[in-house]
Amino acid sequence: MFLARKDKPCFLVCLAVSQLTFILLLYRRGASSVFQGIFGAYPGWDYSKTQDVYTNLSLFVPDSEAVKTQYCPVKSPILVGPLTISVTKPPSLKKIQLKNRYVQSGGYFSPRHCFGRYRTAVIIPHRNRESHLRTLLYYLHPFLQRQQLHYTIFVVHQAGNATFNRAKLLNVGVREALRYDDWDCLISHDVDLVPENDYNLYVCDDLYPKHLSSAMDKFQYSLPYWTYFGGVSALTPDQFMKINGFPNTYWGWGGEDDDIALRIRLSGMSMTRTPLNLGRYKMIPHDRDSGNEENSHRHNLLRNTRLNWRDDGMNSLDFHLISREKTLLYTNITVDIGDAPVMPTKARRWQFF
Ligand code: BGN
Repeated sequence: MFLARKDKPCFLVCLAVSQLTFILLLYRRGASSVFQGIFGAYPGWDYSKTQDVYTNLSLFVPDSEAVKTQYCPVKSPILVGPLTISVTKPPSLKKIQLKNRYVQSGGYFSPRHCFGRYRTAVIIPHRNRESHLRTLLYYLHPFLQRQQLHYTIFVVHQAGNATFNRAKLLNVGVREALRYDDWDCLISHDVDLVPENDYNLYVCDDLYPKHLSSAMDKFQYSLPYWTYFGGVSALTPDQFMKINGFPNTYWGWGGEDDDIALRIRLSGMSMTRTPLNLGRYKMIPHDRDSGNEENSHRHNLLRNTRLNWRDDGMNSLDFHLISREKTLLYTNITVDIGDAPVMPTKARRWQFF
């Protein structure tokens, strides 16, 4: 009795410390990776041993006699895992084209030996980042081909000098992409993020929106916070419409990804996430763009998401399409999405009164 009472405080402290450590691990590394770590459901990846991103693609030299009769396997047999990525010197468009001979006009590809099981549209919002785009295309095309996807890359280019609006460009990208094919999966992809492991499949989860870029080098390969949904994500067209698309009202940097995360919850869904040992991305280093300054209204907008999400999104999307052009490596959508509304700042209100 005496012993038990004496030991109790130590036991409670130990329990509290272990619980705290567990919660901290869950927060920093994500539930799936912690549970996989404990139960060993997935192999550990060794990122010190990487392979060239074009490995194995030569196995798929087209045979003019061959007739496609079957769907591609659920899991591609030629994935390699961790990839060698260097983001310092952007390759030329010519080099990317030569390396990707079977990519067709508009950045479209379909496996030659089998029917692609999944149809994926990759949508990249863009302005003034040509060198980043080249680096991404160099790595993304072989990455998607090895996954044996039927895919197209769409680049949505914001024309003019208005403040950048990532989420609205993505809405335009989805509306345009859906004119071309019956996509199973819509991937929103930042131009400066390069995936590091080809087992990170660009395929949607049937049930819930999926966050793919769960471990970026800029955040020391962990989540910056639990509800983070920025970078690269995958939604089926149904999931996308269920949240009324993305908000059109976030001009400049920040907050729109949090709004999307909130929409997912408000529409009754959860999000899934690529495990942290797979969802690794290298960010191409750069300074903050001019024309994409921090959005000072983002906190206020986020406070109102609950009220506004049903009216701000795909059902209120307006834009002026300037051109649709199929280049050799991607479909380029150039669009005028208008200008940020003039909103009173605190300083102005102060002057007014
Ligand atoms: C967050 C930003 C996200 C951004 C991440 C990572 C906001 C809203 C504040 C309430 N959110 O802070 O948009 O993706 O950082 O950089 O600023």
